[in-house]
Amino acid sequence: MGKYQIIGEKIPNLPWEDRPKGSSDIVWRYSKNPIIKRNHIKRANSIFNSAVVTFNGKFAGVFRVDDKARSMNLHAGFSEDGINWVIEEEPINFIQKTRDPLISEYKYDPRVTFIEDRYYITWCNGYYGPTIGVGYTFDFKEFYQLENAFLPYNRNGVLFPRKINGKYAMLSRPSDRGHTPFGDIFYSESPDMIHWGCHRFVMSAGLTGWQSLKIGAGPTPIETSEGWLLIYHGVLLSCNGYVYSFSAALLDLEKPWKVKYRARSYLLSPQEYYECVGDVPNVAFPCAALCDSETGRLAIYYGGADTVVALAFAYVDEIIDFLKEDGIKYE
Ligand code: BMA
Repeated sequence: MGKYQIIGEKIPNLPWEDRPKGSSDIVWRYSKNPIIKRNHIKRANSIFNSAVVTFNGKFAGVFRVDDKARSMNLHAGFSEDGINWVIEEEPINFIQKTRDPLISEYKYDPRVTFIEDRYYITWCNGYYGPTIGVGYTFDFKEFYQLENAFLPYNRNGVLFPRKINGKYAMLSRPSDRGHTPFGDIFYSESPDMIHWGCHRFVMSAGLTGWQSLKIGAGPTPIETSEGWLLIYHGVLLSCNGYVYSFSAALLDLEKPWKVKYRARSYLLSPQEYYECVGDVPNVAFPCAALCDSETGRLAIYYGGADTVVALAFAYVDEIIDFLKEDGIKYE
């Protein structure tokens, strides 16, 4: 048992590597990064910003694969250990459960969240511009697509892992059609996964340098006794373009639009070669985190330079203490 209680599954086979000797980093990288290289499957130009979950005692995931035509799509993948992945050559063919056929010009940046009896997938869906696509699967073989959650333009739709006050709950980041030089995080709720409303402002870009231009929710929030632990990315505009780092915040359990603590400093910023060099330099973009509630160990999956998938580790307790020490406290 750690210092703080974590509400969630036990993952005895969580991928893990101890913090390197001599390091005081709260989030440290896997020594064999990247775990998925850009050419992991034949058709791929790049594989990054991808989401993994536990599945039947092993692991499954939804991967962002940009192919050699530079089309962006989602592929299913499976792993025994969370590190070595077999990714399907063919993109996921969603069976639409929408009122009528819905165009989807592209799909990228998936998140996967288990709620009640199934794995929900949210992603950035091309419907006259980017918006939040929603789907689900029971088995990572057949996938169903629901209505888009929001009007264009929106990115970074991230579901909470349980209903809050009887409603499904999602964070998202309204945007524009382009590379969006702004971005704040909002909260929305839904009785049925189709109609979303009661939108609430959560937090805005700014505060400190690494998150000064825009921010967006990363992995599915983790429920703890101290609040929802949200890992989120922040963007800084340098003379050479955008720099994507990530850090954390704690949100109120019953009113998650209320921020309790928010980091001043990043936890991981692009510094290693595979984060700095690739199709889009200087990007560390987290889309998933596996958490073992027994040990408080966290395995964070993030995209490196819009090219590869990398892995990092941390203890939930240490991130919460970091927020309490380094972060800003809100009443
Ligand atoms: C965002 C998304 C992400 C990407 C990032 C950096 O707008 O496209 O998928 O990682 O830009 O290019």
